[in-house]
Amino acid sequence: MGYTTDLGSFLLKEDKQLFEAIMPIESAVKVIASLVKVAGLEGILGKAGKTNIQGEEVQKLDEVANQILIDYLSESGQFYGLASEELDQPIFPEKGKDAQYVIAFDPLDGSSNIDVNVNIGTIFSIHKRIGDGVENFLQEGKKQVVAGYVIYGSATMLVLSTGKGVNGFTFDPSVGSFFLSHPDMKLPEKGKIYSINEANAEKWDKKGLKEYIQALKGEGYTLRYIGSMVADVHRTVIKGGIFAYPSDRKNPNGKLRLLYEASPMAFLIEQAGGLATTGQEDILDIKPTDIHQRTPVYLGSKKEIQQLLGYLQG
Ligand code: P6P
Repeated sequence: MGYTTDLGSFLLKEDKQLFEAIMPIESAVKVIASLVKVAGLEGILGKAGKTNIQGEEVQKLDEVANQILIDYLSESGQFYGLASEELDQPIFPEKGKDAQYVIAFDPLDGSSNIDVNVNIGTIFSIHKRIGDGVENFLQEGKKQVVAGYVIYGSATMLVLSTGKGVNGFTFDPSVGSFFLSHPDMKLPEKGKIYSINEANAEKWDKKGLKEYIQALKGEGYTLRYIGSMVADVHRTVIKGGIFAYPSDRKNPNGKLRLLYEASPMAFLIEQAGGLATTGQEDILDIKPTDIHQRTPVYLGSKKEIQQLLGYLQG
């Protein structure tokens, strides 16, 4: 693909209105990417000494990334409201009071991997404003206008959908821009990889799930599990197969959050020709009742998801 199309020129062609909304996200994630690369030198590895609403220990880099996104998105005037994994309640920036979008984000997903230099990411989901206050964030995932993630890895990539398919952009730090490197991304119909934390198998409360995993092993599938949703989903988009974080006796609604993890990822997966389900219903059909609610997640290639549903409903 080379350097023919940068993110800005791509969006200007695809959707000028959304261009205005996505540019501050691009600016924020460029700063985050640069900090992730030198976190060990900037003294921002390690724990921040507090827990978030999820009851999870906050890493210093979580907080830094969260503040960078809040600053850029608030200053942009493009968003009426911001919801973050790191914020108990949404915030409504002064400059966004007439804006037509709201955004939910996980500023740095995969925190447990920060200190060991394994891929982490930023996930974001944009909805149209429909009224005042929190109700704007409680819309079904199928109504998203933009869903995307940034994966901070050997390359920094931004993968995005505005509802017209999925496109991947690779960041060139020497130029300071994201360039279209993966146009029109599509999941293979079938993969050879399953991605699930099998350490939880004794706690899984879904009848048929163990038998399904056994069946995949019998078909010669291999297991790949990075423990950062962004990285596991990105590999699934490229190579196909299935990523799952099921409910279990400890987490009756699963661990992953609907608004800023499962819903944007489900939107991207379905835009790329895959499927994303809770095991009972399409993730994109869920009507949220709480901005931090969790959901079981099974997403990936059509073949694996349809086979899974056969086992779960069998
Ligand atoms: P476990 C990271 O903390 C995260 O929220 C997701 O990025 C990831 O998929 C999941 O949790 C990993 O959870 O319980 O397997 O370590």
